[in-house]
Amino acid sequence: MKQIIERIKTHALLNFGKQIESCTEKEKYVALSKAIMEEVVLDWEDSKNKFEGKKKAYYLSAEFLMGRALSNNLINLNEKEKVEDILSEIGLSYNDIEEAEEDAGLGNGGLGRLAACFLDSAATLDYSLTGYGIRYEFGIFKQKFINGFQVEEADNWLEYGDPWSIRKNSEKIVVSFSDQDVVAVPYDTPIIGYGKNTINTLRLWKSEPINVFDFEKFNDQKYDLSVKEKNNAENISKVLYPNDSNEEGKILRLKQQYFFVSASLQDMIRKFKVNNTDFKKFPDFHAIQLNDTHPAVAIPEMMRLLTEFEGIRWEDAWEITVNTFAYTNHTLLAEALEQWPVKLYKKLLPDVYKIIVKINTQLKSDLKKKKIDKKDFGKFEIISDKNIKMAFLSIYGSFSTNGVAQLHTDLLIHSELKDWYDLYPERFNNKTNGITQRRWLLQSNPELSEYITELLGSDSWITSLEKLKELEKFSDDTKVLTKFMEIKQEKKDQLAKYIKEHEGIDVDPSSIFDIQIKRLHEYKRQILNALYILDLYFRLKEDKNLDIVPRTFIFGAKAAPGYFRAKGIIKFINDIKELINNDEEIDGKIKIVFVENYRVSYAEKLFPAADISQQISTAGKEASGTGNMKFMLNGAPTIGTFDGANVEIVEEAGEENNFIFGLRVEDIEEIEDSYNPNTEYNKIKGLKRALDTLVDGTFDDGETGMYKELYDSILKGASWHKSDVYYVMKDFDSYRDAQQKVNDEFKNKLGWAKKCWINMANAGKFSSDRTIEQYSKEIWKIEKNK
Ligand code: HBZ
Repeated sequence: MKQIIERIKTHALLNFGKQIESCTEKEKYVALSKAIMEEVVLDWEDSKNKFEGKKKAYYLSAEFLMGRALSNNLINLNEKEKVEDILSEIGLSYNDIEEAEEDAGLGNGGLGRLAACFLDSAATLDYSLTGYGIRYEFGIFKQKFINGFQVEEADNWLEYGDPWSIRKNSEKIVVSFSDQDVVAVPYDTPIIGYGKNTINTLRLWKSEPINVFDFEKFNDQKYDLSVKEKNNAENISKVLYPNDSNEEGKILRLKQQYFFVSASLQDMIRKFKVNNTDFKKFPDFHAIQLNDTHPAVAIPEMMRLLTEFEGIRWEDAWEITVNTFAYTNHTLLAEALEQWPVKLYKKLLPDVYKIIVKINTQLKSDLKKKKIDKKDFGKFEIISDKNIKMAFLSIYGSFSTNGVAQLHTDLLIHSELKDWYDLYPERFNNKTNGITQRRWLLQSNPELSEYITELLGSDSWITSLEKLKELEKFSDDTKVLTKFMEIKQEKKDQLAKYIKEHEGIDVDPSSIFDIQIKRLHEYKRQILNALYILDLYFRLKEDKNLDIVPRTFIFGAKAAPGYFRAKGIIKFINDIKELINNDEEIDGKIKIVFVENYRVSYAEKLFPAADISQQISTAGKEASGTGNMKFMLNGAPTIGTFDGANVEIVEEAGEENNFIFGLRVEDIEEIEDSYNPNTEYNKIKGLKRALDTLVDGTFDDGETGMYKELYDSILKGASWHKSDVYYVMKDFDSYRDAQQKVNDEFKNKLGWAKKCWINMANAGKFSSDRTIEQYSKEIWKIEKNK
């Protein structure tokens, strides 16, 4: 361990030419991280060799929302405490260094964070899972609020370099488009499993020019043109698209997709050929999971590489392809199902497009063989209406299609993708999402972690989360519950302090911390929460003695920059916040916090401090949710709809320990043709008053027209048939009742603690370790390294 100090000092001098003591926190972070990398590299290399000759899995994903690496790596190496001590010996604060790390925000939300949890679980379970993606120079934008409006800023996360990645110049790959060729340069990051047995790799590609500089043009004084190729190439991996639902159909986005997919497949094929000549064996050594349809171009690209470069017959290549790929669907929202205009594909990737046409022709002949009526071919065709349907391509070109929670999978097979399910029932399966307890409990809540270990007499829950179930026997143990609530209070105190420092708001740590943190989207219904708060505020103004437990409503959410209505909702919540937080009459009984720039590292401070978890999406719209699981694991009951994985959470922890409200999928199906939100708006007490604040002058949207637009989307629409498509008005009353129940039940301290406890004790199912075991055994058919 003396060694680590030497290493830190050396890296400070080597990288910054300074003594460690005089380095900035960012520089200290880099020096420390590089010192740890030095400790890891040899084991990393060993780990690669251990899987030689075995089947391995690959996760193709346009997003990996990793967050910070330092603490996670130290924990998984079991060195965090040692390093903290050593640093304090030389007068350095680990905590300050930890906070200096920028998040690796290379993802939008759940889909990207799921990829990160999966990598952690696979390495911990000793499965070989390689992540392949894009090394965006700029990740998800930094969010600022100015007068309550969201303003986006570039996320320059690489400004001080990334000490966790290694650039591999010797493994570059050329990727060709119709208008340019680029070089894909891999940057490898070690994924250290807990206990360090296995260290896997996240390989992210950076796009660079073939020729860095055109001297001829430079000499001709065409300075701009001399660097044009460089700029064009680097643009491909420049920035993450910040949309988390609808695809915009932008040519650069298509380039990104093809860029990382082609590089990754070429990389796998190149490595395969070192020891193999028979491509029929390719599926015996590779299972490639497509994280949604963003990498779906892998299917025709694989066909292209096999038939045009490796001399494989089309039929054989198809069998290899189908037996290699598996596809995960993450959404039921129609606008989120990716389709690419034929025109774009033809123009940018003509060879790939020809192959898609051939695949579509083959599909039709398969349909014929399966006795599908010709008039029904349209239900399946991959190319139709001048668009390429990426979900259809993914199902047809793979052996497995899975949804991400049971309800989601059921809806996929019985409605959205019913025709495909009828055609290939054996291809469909469910894999309920999960989260890694290493980051979302051990790292973010060390206080609770320690107590759990003490009660269980072992820390085996860190790799076997189902062990938490044994804690259920303490459900009525007053001493245990009291200590549990003391820990919750400690986490709330810490969060309150952090909020004061970063948002400048005083919150009462004894109030109910009611938290909704997730991307801003209409279907997630942050506006339902907002309307409830407004109604509560007005009721409190009317009746000073209204019996309510003081509550702090905490929001965190980024809106896609082009999603006008979502930005309107952010402004609305910020305006409500200003109104209520500054009203002395209500005596601090309601406080609102909208944290700026919600991200993974902020989430780590929020989940452990929650008293109640808001999961209030319109039933049938949230595929799974994973934040819901993070709250549960940290002992917060859910107020939520029967949607996504909420259904399974309640199944595990009991409906009596959660607050389920609102329409269910079946209810919506029943009323969808006749629903008129005006009925509820006029009938439900207080609802009109709350919603009308959007248009009655209570708030000012700075002449953007945001508030009127938002109001109309709920009440008017083109006609009322097309308004309130997320049933906010319809669910308001039952949501308010559920919130009232939260209020009432919170007063019973022990009763509340018991609910929290039972939730935590039953969170075992939601470990991504369980999810990864299922992918490994049921889809990938890979084995652990022993
Ligand atoms: O994937 C989310 C689902 O909404 C959520 O229910 C689920 O738990 C999670 C993991 O399965 N989907 C996303 O996060 N989707 C995106 O972020 C996205 C990103 C780029 C796109 C489209 C969607 O082009």
